[in-house]
Amino acid sequence: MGFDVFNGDADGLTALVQWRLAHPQSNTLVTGVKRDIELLKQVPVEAEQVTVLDISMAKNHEALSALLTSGTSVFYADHHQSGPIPKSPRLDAHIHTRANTCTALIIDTLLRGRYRDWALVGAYGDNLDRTANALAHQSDIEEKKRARLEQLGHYLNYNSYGANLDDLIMPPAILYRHLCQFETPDDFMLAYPDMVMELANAYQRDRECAQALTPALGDETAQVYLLPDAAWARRISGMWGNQLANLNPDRAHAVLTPMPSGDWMVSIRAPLNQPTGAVQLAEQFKTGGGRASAAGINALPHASLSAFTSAFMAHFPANPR
Ligand SMILES: [Mn+2]
Repeated sequence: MGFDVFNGDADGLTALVQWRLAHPQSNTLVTGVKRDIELLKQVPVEAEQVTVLDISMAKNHEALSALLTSGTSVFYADHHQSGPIPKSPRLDAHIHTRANTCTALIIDTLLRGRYRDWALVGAYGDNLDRTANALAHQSDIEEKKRARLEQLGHYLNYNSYGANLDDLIMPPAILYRHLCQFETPDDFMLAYPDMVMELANAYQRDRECAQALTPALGDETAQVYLLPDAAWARRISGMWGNQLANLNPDRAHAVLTPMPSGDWMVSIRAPLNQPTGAVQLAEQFKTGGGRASAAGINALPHASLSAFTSAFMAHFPANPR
């Protein structure tokens, strides 16, 4: 009884596609939306062997230990912080946390570039443009094809954003079942143009919806966007925050997205030209955290909206002295 456990984003998908092309096995799939990373606990301890790709070992430590203890063999490849790696003859771990790698590239190295095109799709999907460009150049991939791989990477990655599977354009497990039939991304795109078109159209439509939004409040130095309670809003919110930051580098932004729980998911971007303070603001709230330039609050209670907006406007004041 085998299980393939993988993050539902481009990197997770293409890591597994490469691995299963090289080592064919039809296993039970365990995956989900991008933010759903505590996946390993879904695997029963009776499993004989498990392949785990692109989810943090630190976030799955307990489930991993339980599997190893009960005799399960585990192959684990990932690029997120792992915490201590259990010492077990049954664990085959390939953890590399350098900023310029991702799981699809770790698998590419293990397979000596055998499915390089799929690895590139994963790397572009994980926003490793510089690494991917260099690797494409080194592999003599012509520009048109390189652009196609990059595009597919963005579509697959975008498909993984949402609060839960209902928000997604396509469940990652279904997507995987289609991708894994083909040795190259080009073969997949030729065989399933409608599927590619569906992903592309959703991406386009969501962007148009976001571009029609106006800030709920704010001024020249700080703006708050309240997204509607809709699947498209939960898909695009992260990307939208980055886009606002890039378009208005002197302004701080907060994007609030209603979650199915009734709470708001908040993402905070400090001004790109003065990237400080975001995490201090986020940490004033219970589920907040992040970095100086970009931070977030996982679950802001619905009733705390005005407390947040006041704190945000005070934190990034107009004409600071
Ligand atoms: Mn990844």
